[in-house]
Amino acid sequence: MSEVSFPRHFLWGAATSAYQVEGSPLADGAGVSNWHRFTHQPGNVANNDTGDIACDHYRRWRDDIALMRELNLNAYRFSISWSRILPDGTGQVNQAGIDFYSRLVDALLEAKIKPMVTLYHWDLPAALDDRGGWVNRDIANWFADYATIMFRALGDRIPMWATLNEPWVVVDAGYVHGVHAPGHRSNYEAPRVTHNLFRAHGEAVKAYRAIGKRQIGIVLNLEPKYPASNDPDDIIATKRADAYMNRQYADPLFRGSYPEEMHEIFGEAWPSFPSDDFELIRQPIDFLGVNYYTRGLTKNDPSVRIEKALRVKNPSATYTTTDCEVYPQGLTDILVWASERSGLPVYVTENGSAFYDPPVAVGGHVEDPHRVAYLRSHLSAVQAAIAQGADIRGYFAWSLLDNFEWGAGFSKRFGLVHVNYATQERTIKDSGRVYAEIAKASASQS
Ligand code: IFM
Repeated sequence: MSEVSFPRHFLWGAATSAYQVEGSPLADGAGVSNWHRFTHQPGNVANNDTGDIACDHYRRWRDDIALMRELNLNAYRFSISWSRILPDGTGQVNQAGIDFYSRLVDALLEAKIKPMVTLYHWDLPAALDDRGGWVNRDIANWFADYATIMFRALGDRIPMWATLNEPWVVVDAGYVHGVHAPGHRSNYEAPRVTHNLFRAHGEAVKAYRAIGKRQIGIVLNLEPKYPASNDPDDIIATKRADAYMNRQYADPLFRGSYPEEMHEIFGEAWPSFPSDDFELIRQPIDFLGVNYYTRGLTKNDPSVRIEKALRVKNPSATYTTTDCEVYPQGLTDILVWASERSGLPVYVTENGSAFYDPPVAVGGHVEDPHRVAYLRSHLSAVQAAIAQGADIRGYFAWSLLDNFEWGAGFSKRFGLVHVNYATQERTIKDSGRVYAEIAKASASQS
């Protein structure tokens, strides 16, 4: 990788999300979220870990901004906890929740770090789950009302808003496989949830256009699918897997329809949706965020629920501790695809890897050679996409800090910065130091 050949004004960032780092979930008048409820039911999360303390970022955010400066970041992507703002999901606003994010944003700007704000990174007010959550069509308006409160409160200071983070995960993990909140397993709910997520996105964009003057987009997790063999069944299964994970989420936004494979994939559970909804969903946005972790090497397997395609292992590859094949070429491929499909500026809004780091950093160091190699090879992959004509404007490492990895609890570490969960001590890992050097070298060329 050449450290100086990124575009001028490239954003060098790191990302987090509210429930994963903040802790203090009920502080200062916040309401209960679906994830708070889910983690407090034994058996849902590895080791029964919860986000009650997490990285204690709710209280240590000033120190964390100092770390961002040490890392030479010029951007930070974080999410807002809906239930801090509206404890019941709708109705009464909790000013203390707004104040928390307002202080954070002021301090970021003071440190010359651009805030990119995600409005929904999976923590839904539990009161809304009790009203049907994402299955209820009304949620599009609940979300737009919440978004409008945030646009009014922070809009003068936020250059980039993302409506949703990874809608595919919300649906696949939360409503198909039941491993994320709310823990449902329903082929019938899933398509409706996808559609309501998109309608919510659309209503929020519409609300933003009425009052906001800067940029709004969405973040999709995309994963290029490649057939495991030349067997025609594997090739068709690869198309199904691609439709299920990638085109189901890109096409409504950029083409105004779902891929034709969705009927075959969901069978009779796939409903027909009102055509007016697609006008709302496909209205123009300003950028696309792409989260990339791995590729999908795909084999036909009729016994697999929903997409009937199995992800198989590449015996000669390195795998992360979250079982992701390290495959940087996939990032180039998906960025080129996303750029062409959307016609928009694209940001890598998440990319990173979990490997074996120690629970305690000894002597102020954490050597993480696998993560360093992952980082370098994936930044080269971004350069390759740019060389092929993709308009890539920034890269956000996942994650700033080791944090609460949803169903895996604290057992997986993705951070550029190590967190000792017993003491909350932070230690910049070797990968963080390498990233800081790259960001600095690149910025000095801009
Ligand atoms: O931790 C998650 C994040 O919340 C969403 N994208 C993937 C990350 C790693 O699994």
